[in-house]
Amino acid sequence: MQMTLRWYGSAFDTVTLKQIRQIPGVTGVITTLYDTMPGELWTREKIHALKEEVEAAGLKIAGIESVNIHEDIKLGKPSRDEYISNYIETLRNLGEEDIHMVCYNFMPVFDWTRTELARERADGSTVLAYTKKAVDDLVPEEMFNSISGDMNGTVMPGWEPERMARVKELFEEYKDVTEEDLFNNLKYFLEKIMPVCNEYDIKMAIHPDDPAWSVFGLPRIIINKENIQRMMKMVDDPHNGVTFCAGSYGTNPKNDLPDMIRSLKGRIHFAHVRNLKFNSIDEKTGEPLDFEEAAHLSSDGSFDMYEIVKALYDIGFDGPIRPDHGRMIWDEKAMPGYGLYDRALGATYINGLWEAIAKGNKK
Ligand SMILES: [Mn+2]
Repeated sequence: MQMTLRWYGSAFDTVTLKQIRQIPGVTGVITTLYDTMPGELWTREKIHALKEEVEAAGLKIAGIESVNIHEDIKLGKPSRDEYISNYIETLRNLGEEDIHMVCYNFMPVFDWTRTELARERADGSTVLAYTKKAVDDLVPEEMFNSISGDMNGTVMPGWEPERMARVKELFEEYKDVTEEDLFNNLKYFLEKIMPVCNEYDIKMAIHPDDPAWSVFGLPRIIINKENIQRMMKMVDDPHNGVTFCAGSYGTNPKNDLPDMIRSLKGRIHFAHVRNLKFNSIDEKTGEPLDFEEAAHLSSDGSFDMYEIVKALYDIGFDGPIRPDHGRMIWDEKAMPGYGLYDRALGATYINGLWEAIAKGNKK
């Protein structure tokens, strides 16, 4: 594996490349052209400039998170073909610049949903959190207003004001879109892009839906082992792969994370490793009523991080890996989840687990 950190670019991130370079064991960044809109073509010049900046700091671009998918592709509208052509051209430009891993998601309207961005924990750190009741009580259009005050002056991915301005309209468009439709639209997209992925050896890594269930009545498909296996089989090409995001699949306590990892051998191209703490689970349905993001350490949350990292090690995972959302600690002011300090602790912890597992295996 290659240890990386997500970085939003010098115009948007509070964390610098120099700081990232100083985290032991971190050799790459996962980045994006944060100011491009979904559907827009990424030019070779812009990609090249980004690459030069990262390499001048002694790091490598280990992959892109994300090249976002235009809603018309997810909706299967006739206009999708034009956006897919742009996507193919973007992949070609990335390939020409020697970038070989692209993370994306296929979630309608909202990239991810939390109801709090700064819940205070007992130690005074703050974390992102989710309460089912708050989502049930909320009108989707108000979701943006309810959290935008907590972004510490940053713009969070998936919650760009331009996107939120269209929320009402998008809900109308998704009214009759079923999960089957979404699977079909994803298949259509993947079949169109696989030739360029094969030509340039670009590994596509779909990010799961977060949380891993339907919110606000929108269809969601990348949520469990069964669906992800269906997706792997429907376009059976090693370049059609996944981002294994522990924190997203793990929102559903029924998802057995190490088992899912083992079932995806050869198809995991990128890993997000983070821990969650369940505070309340509905005993009848097994549905979580409240969870918050925790420190990466197993004992701070509900996941067994050793078993997660061991499963990745056992399947021979050799792609980029990154700590995921961190707590906000030590008075840092940054994009919620994306401060420097707790993610650096997370990277170091995951590296420690990996070293111990690797050396234990040799004995
Ligand atoms: Mn993730």
